[in-house]
Amino acid sequence: MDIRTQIGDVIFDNPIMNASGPLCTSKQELFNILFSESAALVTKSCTLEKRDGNDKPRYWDNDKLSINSMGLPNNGYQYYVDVLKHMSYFSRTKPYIISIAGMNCSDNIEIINCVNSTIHLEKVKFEVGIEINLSCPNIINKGQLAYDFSAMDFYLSKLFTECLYDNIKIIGIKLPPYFELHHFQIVANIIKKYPINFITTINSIGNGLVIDIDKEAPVIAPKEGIGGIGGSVVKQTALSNVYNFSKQFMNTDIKIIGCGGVEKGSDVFEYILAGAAAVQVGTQFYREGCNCFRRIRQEFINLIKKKNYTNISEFYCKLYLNDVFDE
Ligand code: RRO
Repeated sequence: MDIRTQIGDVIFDNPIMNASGPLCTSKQELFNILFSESAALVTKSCTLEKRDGNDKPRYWDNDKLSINSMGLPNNGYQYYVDVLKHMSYFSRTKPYIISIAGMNCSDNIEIINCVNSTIHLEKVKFEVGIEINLSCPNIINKGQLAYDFSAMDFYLSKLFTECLYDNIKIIGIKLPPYFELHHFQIVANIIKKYPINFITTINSIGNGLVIDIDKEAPVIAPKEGIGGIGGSVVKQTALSNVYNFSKQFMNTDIKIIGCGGVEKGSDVFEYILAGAAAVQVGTQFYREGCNCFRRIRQEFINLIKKKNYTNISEFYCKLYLNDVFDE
């Protein structure tokens, strides 16, 4: 059974990795992911300087959903570059994807240029990727850039003109969910203009509300209780975003990482049918810890074995390439 998958020139052992967000902020957490079955290691989105994030409580979940308004707590990008250098002393390796969420385009350019030169100067043996987060819903007084199409286009144009990224193997962007069908084409046409290897879709569904009926109050404190929603309730929206973008990118090399409500092997199978090359696990990783990667991978292998598949390409994008409603 061959469950490897590829984005750009990077080959992943299997299609299941952690999502940026839960349990990927500290060095210890990142080492746990390195030594787990996660196909890659994705860091918490980072900024130029360390941030403490929003007031607590800022995360809540049950078996159906999560809500968070973390507010981008992270150790500053240099910390994640230092962890990468430290990891290079170990024999274990896997793609190291740094999620970046600078407060403006110049911040992200500075981060990318530093990562690029570090890989060269320190002879980093990891394959390094960048995931540019254009969709954090929880920064007070700051909207999600990826909902402002002309601003996003301008931003990417500046970034790719001013960055050096020759040592970075893959660059992707993390998108919020879209709900209007014509938005997929608009966003895809912007993305196709730049050397982008992948999109990750979706970030949490922004600005949801969960109420505690005993306390008669929101379950989280920041932004008057409003936060990003994740978990199984977002899976159908996420699958549809994968499916719609996948059709837009059909004749390109742009790959899709599906994210949203991945909890079991059959979820991975659904995402790949819809057009994802890989998936990320967020809420379920937070609940279960690193064991989730081995469990989900085994469930996925059992399912595709039962269906007599021998590799992912046999059912990748099958939902629309083999359109059952055609004719
Ligand atoms: O840290 C957060 O509040 C956060 C981020 Br940066 C993000 O991209 N998505 C999210 O749900 N929370």
